[in-house]
Amino acid sequence: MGMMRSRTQVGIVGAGPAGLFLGHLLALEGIDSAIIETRSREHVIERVRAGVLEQGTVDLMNDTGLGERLRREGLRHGGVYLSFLGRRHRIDFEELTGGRAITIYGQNEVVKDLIAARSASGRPLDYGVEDVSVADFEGLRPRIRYRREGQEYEITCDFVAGCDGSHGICRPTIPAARLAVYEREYPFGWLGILARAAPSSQELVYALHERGFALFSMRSPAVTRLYFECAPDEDLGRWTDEAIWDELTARLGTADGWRPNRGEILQKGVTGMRSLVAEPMRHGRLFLAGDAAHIVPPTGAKGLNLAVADVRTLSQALAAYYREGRADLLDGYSDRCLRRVWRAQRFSWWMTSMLHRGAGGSGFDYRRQIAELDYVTSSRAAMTSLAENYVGMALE
Ligand code: RFL
Ligand code: PHB
Repeated sequence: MGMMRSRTQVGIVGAGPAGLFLGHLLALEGIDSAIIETRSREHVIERVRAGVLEQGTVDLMNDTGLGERLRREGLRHGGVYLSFLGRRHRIDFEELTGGRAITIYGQNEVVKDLIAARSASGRPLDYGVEDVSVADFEGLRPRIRYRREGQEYEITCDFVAGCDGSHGICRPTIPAARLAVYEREYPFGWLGILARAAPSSQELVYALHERGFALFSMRSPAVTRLYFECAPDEDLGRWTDEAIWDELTARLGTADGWRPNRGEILQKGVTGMRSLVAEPMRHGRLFLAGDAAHIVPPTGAKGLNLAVADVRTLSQALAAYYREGRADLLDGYSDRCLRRVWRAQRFSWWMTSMLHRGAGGSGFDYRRQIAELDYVTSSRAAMTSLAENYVGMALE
């Protein structure tokens, strides 16, 4: 069999939230795209990841016809709790930000809705592809090559969108001399579980305990999502379900008797934590978006929201190019995204440093962190700063 060749306007590498959302926004502008994905459809839908949508992400889903199930099943939260020294303190987002809030709706639900929209559009989305490469993006006709079930394919594009996540091939394909990568690793990770248990709090709880960080979150009125700080290479096998619940209860439980409800553990995993930004987010006709361009530690709940904000900016730039022949928005894409990205990096780094003890955390650091939490939960100015960053800022 020879090479199967096709042509599209925008070739999209990766069918995570960034790639699928970009395909959706382009379709609404009448722009053709082809999406390719190395994993299976089931894997992409089932992997458990983010759960917090900023107001802007919710608004974009509603405005682009993706909001039907979100409006029914999404849990709107008007605030979060910060917990330390055995007490929970609420930060009231709605009151502090003029009515803005976050919505709990799993990343896999967002992905399901996007896949349904893609299917309805009849545009191509191929799973299970192998040996993906991107070439000629310094010229006018970049190409994507891959193999699927033994057949070789080549897609000739006007532009390529690298939406292939933190371990993808698009970022490393850009010549190292043309890309600055700013990176930081953290000396801890998160052990996360999904449990069949009714959430015992209506809103998220971020806790700093002498034993380290813990987070109480949820996915639905019947499913709780919990995390606690662990070693970056923590051995899951060392943790019985009982020991996981004991650790979570010790770190999250408060003096008034509040603690998470226990239940069957449906899924568990360990994630390392890092920050990374690649600059610029474009080389020639290859544009990076989402985790392919930047990674944030999950403490600020920004990763998915940044991915959506990137592709919104990219779709607007591509629309201006195809409609009016304008290249200025494409030229401004990277700077426009990076301003938001660095804001989110700063916030995620700040939340992470305020709430984690790390292996070598000293008594001095712990007392400074408690003083910071005390300040953030008692000064209206400090609370407003946390609230406006957490719900997401309009940066246009
Ligand atoms: P994704 O979701 O990683 O999707 C990239 C896709 O590209 C595919 N791929 C390729 N496809 C074709 N060719 C190749 N060569 C390819 N190489 C890879 C991959 O299979 C994948 O399907 O990146 P995207 O679209 O940029 O989306 C980013 C988000 O997924 C990510 O930022 C968030 O999940 C981060 N994150 C959180 N973000 C939030 O906003 N709020 C949260 O509460 C939150 N919690 C989390 C998180 C991430 C976590 N993990 C596991 C990293 C909690 C966790 C535990
Ligand atoms: C989640 O629900 O998975 C979640 C919530 C908040 C975070 C990170 C993850 O900061």
